[in-house]
Amino acid sequence: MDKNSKVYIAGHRGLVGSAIVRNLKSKGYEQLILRTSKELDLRNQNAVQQFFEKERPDYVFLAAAKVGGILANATYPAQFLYENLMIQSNVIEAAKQNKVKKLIFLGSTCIYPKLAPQPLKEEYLLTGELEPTNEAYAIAKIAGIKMCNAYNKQYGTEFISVMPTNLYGPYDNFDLETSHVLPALMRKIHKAKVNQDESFVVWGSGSPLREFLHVDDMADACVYLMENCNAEQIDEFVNIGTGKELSIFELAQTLCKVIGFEGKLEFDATKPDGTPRKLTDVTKLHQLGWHHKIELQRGVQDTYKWYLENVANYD
Ligand code: GFB
Repeated sequence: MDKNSKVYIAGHRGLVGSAIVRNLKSKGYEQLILRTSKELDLRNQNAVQQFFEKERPDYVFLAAAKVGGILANATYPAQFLYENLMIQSNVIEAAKQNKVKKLIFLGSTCIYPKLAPQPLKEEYLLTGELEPTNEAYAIAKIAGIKMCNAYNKQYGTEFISVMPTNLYGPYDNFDLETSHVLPALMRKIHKAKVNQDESFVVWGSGSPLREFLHVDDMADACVYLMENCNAEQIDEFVNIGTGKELSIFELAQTLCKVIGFEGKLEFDATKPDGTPRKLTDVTKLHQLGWHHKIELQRGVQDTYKWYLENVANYD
């Protein structure tokens, strides 16, 4: 990848897209193409075609998506299916038509069957029933993987798919209804501390196991794969994670320590647990030459600092 290449980051205001922009800038890439969703509605095929014809990007990071935590996924399945299918289909087809050299499509480990063996190897895709709370999102992301593979096979493109584990970090969504667990608990625990409450609420049983990757590591992995790997090496797709997991209960305890809250946890059993376990097998990622660098403790400390400076003051 030439430092003067034109690089389009779809979704540059989101958690992952903004981290990819920071990473690319730090490495000296200067010709970044960025559009807000107001400037370019990626669900609109004509608009996307015109944009690609005009800008002619060399490389594309497809980090734009309709995303959310367990409740948002379960509440808005139609939007998760429709918007994601539209965004990814429009961008992938326009990238092919306009001869993009390489594209990275971002998915999620929710593509795996609910009860797949652990850790999740790439080959377990489509070997069982999906987790119902995020089936719509998973179906859209599986379609994206298959679309990239089909385009590579039929048109000889270099479209790579990456499946990150649960991500967190600066510019995350801290809305309590639609966010993922880590930012939600960070905000709840911070508020409990400020209000001197005795407890805060954790959804579900606290027993599901999850793996968390700092978004700066995710961005670094994406840029590394873009710079160093081709579609043939990656094959169908590659997991991106740490290979380490903890329970939601343990996550809440870790957050309490970092934030400095000594109260109690209450469990809300009316909320879903979702998939019981979701741990990535990162053998392939390591073989490709990339390894995560930010451990959870440090990542949570950094994210809490960012939250205090950027969100808590306005809450
Ligand atoms: O992060 P999360 O919303 O998504 O929830 P998933 C993970 C676990 O944390 C679930 C529990 O067992 C939740 O019940 N949890 C506890 C909470 N307290 C809270 C809370 O205050 N807020 C939230 N949100 N959860 C998503 C998928 O699954 O993961 C997406 O729905 C995507 O499709 C994403 O794949 C990475 O890990 O269950």
